Amino acid sequence: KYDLAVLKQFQFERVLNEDPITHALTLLGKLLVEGSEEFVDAVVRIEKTALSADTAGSFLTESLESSKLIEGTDIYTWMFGWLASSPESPDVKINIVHPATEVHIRKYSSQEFTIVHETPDLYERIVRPYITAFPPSRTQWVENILNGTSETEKVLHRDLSPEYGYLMLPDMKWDLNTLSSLYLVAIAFNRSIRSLRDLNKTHIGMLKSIRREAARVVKERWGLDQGSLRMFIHYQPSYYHFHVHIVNVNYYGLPGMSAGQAHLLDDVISLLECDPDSGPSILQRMTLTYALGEQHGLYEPMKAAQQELGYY
Ligand code: M7G
Repeated sequence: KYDLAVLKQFQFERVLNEDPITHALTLLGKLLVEGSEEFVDAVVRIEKTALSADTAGSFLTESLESSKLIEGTDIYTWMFGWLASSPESPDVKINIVHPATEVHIRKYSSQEFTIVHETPDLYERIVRPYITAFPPSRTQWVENILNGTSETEKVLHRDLSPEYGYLMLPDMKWDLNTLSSLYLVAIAFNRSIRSLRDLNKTHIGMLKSIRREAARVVKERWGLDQGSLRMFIHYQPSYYHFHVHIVNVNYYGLPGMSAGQAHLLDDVISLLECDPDSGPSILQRMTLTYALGEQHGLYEPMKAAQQELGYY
């Protein structure tokens, strides 16, 4: 439903973030709501696409349309280049959140981070109420995938068990083309697992199945060998419906891979395997330490609680 005509009417307000590393700009503005005259908040992230190794051989001879010398000395030269437009290799990937909520705008804004320590007690007092306060509409996109109303043809693997099943499909972050930035997501059917904190020994089978099937799918579809994937679980995630990130191991340096936020699937499985057969799981008993951005809804209450506990 979004096309060039819709994007052309974008009413720019401000830049939320600019990232020279990922060559991305995130803008806040307004876009027209379909079927109405109303313009509402939209977060638009524009990212330059990766150069493809598939066309590398003809890059200089065919893709390059013009060039300009910047400087040259001895054996070194640097120049600017302009690419010919080509239907197979788009220049940018555009992600749109519209209508964007206040939480989205804050999430995509550049911000300072601070480390917090979340004890089981702080989880109960601060984080659990924060999670349960999210309206179900926040994860409507997940429900649409699970009930087959969106992205159906993209599903790579299905296990339909309501308690331990999941769907695996390409993540919105992936351009579906560039193997070096392959990014899939496995989404659990079980809606009671809101986050890493809710995992226990009974989920080991599901986690191992995700690990196994992800390796199988990327081998069969894209010829990637064992050891090609980094699989992890975010804490805190943006969406409190359990899912696992499945990423090409050579694609590193994304903010969502920072120590503290990304917990390796293998480590989580191993931790649960070390657990006794009964009682609260290790993930419910441990203190989880992570960085929170100052725009995050948990930032203020968690920061205040750190002082109380003597962490700062
Ligand atoms: P997260 O750890 O909750 O938050 O991961 P993050 O966005 O801060 O990483 C949710 C994952 O789901 C992210 O990798 C998103 O790119 C991905 N994602 C979000 N949405 C809204 C969609 C969607 O509609 N479709 C697909 N395929 N992936 C999505």
